[in-house]
Amino acid sequence: MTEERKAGISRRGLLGATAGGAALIGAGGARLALTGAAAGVATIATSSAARASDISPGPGELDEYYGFWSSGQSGEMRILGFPSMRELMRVPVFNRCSATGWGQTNESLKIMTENMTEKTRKQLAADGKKVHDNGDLHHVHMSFTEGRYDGRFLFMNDKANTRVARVRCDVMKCDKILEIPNAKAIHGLRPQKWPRTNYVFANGEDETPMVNDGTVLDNPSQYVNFFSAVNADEMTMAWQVMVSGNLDNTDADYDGKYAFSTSYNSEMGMNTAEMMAADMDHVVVFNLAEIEKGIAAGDYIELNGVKVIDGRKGQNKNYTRYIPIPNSPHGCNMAPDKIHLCINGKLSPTVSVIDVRKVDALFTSDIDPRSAVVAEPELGLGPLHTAFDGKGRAYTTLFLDSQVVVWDIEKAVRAYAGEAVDPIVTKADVHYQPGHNSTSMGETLDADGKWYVSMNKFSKDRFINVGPLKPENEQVFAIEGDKLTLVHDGPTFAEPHDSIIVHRSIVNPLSVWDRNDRMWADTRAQAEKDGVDIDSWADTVIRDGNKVRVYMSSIAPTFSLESFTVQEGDEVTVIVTNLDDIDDLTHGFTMGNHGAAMEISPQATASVTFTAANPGVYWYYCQWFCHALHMEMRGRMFVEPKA
Ligand code: RUQ
Ligand code: CUA
Repeated sequence: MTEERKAGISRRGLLGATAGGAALIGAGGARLALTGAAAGVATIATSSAARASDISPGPGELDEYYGFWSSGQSGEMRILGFPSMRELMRVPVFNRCSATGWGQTNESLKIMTENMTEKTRKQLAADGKKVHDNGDLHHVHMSFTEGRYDGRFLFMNDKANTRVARVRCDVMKCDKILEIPNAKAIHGLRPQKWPRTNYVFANGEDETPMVNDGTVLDNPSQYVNFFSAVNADEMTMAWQVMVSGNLDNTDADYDGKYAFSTSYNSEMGMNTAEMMAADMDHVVVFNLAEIEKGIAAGDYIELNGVKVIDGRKGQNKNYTRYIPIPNSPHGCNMAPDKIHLCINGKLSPTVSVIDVRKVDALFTSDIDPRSAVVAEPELGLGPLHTAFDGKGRAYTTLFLDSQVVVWDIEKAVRAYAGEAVDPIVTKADVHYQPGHNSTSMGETLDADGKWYVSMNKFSKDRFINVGPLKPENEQVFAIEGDKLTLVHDGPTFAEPHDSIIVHRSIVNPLSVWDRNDRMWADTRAQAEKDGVDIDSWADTVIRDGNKVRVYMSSIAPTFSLESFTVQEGDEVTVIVTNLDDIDDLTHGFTMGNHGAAMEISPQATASVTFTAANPGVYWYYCQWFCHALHMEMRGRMFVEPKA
């Protein structure tokens, strides 16, 4: 170990108790102080010898896995090559993207606005906007068929504006965004694993009055929270369950029977002290068959167009169960052994393990709900999320300890039953304060136990200083038996929230768009009305009152129109079809000084609308480097003064 690394690790020791630590200790109070001894069991197994070059593929070599990364408050999805951790693509979802025109093109605006509530429309209109252009994208998960990734879709949440989005894996573009009615702040999100992803489960984190129209304000006793099931094929609301307490993270079983959500605020407290009051919070168990039966039998209320079942504590015997869990559980992770669900303690140094085979009895008898808990190992401070290797081991992030703890699930079960056995296999330092973690294929039946990635919330002193706002840090470890070997350590922009690591054999995107893609179906319909064939060379300008539609084609290095003319004040829509059909030959369209720009990938059509407010000559150009004569790929818009 180099002197520098030794210094780094000892610094970590000090830092572990500062920044993030201080925040949670402040909140957790004596509870954490009491359990501080748990840190003593640490055995540091990080190899210092390995370097990132060990996993850097040679020139032109491809990664074995796709990493699908959320970006937290950046609002986009990112695609990484894994394990090299090379960032390959940013897929805009909830955010406005300058490069691609996402949030500005008519095609993306349709997706962003079509499933919006009336309240949001009103809110946006009041601000003179069409869409929310921020999002808080925490969790990305792929669609499943029989417990395995099926390479069709990726689903993701937006906590900021209460939305769920879907990305098509064939083109790696978002095709649906659904605003969830009634609920507030969609946080935990997971697709159904079995028999396939018919539902996407989405947790509402913040509780509000059931009818949130201002008649109830500061009266938390009237607040409720909602668990939502989204129809994954249609991206419409299937049903909701009204619950007690807020909902944090969620996961589904491998039998298609249950979904589970953690709640860190069963008290429905409105401030930190109130939220921490109870010793025990809970996991809510949702009985899917019973809920579907209840909906079919009409046992629901309709709220803003959604069928809502009452699954609040003590209200109903069939739809939900509340399993008590030590204060403020966070991560909710189903093991690929199909049996063990790990509930991460956060403020408790424990992970509570629920045996999903014991959950049936909670619905058929009056048995103590805690009877489904079969292990509760004390692992260290601040357990947030758990990943799995498919070989019976669990990998839990310890936020406060800045470590990952590797533990044996079966041994934890035996220890809970009274046997003198230590479930902890090893611990490794991470830098610093990990939140989520992932293992390769770890949330599926194909968990392969090869790689572990730690997504760390703080980089502190790890990189040269870039000012008060620091990057965050991600570390990749190779899993070899009992050993974790650090192979990558690198910064990331906000926020390495969560990720999944998917073998590349499962994902096979197109290189060139299908001309008949539904992404531009509306544009195609309009072109047909205008008598324009957008599948071949088009250079037509259509006037429709003060609306002007400019149809163009692009073949490197020219646009079909060298110029076009509009009148001052016209609403101009430029529709560009990229007729090039070669891999990686993307064009762009930027209208100078009009804030309008978009990407047009091979064989795609895209359109953008703006107002020509000022008479004069304006150049448009292709902003995507496409040819030796790329600079020459430009033309003029003449805006004639109003007569
Ligand atoms: S939750 S850091 Cu938003 Cu994914 Cu645990
Ligand atoms: Cu076309 Cu640059």
